[in-house]
Amino acid sequence: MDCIFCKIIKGEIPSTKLYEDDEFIVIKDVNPQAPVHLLAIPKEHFASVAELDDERAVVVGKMIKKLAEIAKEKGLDDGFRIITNKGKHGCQSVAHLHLHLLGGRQLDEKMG
Ligand code: DGP
Repeated sequence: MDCIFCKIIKGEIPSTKLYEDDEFIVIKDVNPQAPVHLLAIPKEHFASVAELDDERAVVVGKMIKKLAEIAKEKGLDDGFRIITNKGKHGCQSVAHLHLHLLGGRQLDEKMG
């Protein structure tokens, strides 16, 4: 499958990995929009939150928990944002579900 995140997970494309377990990885975003911009990516390929089932939702919950832990380790005590994009209107550019962690500066109040 021609998926850039599957290739990163398999090690076929290099990335800066901060965390890995059997279910997901956390890497630095290649095009950071904030001083801290990380991506949590499940190892199972599925496109977006629209494809969640109960099992996948548990993994996504663990991804959120891990990102919050990393945010604490990185000293983002003034706050941060965790988001996921879905489809064209959501500006999703990679069709493999991922969560963004953004922090380290004042983020925009407007979400869209
Ligand atoms: P989204 O627009 O929500 O689909 O975000 C995709 C993000 O993935 C975007 O912020 C840039 C990042 N990205 C794309 N290709 C690569 C890559 O090869 N390596 C890394 N580390 N990040 C990538």
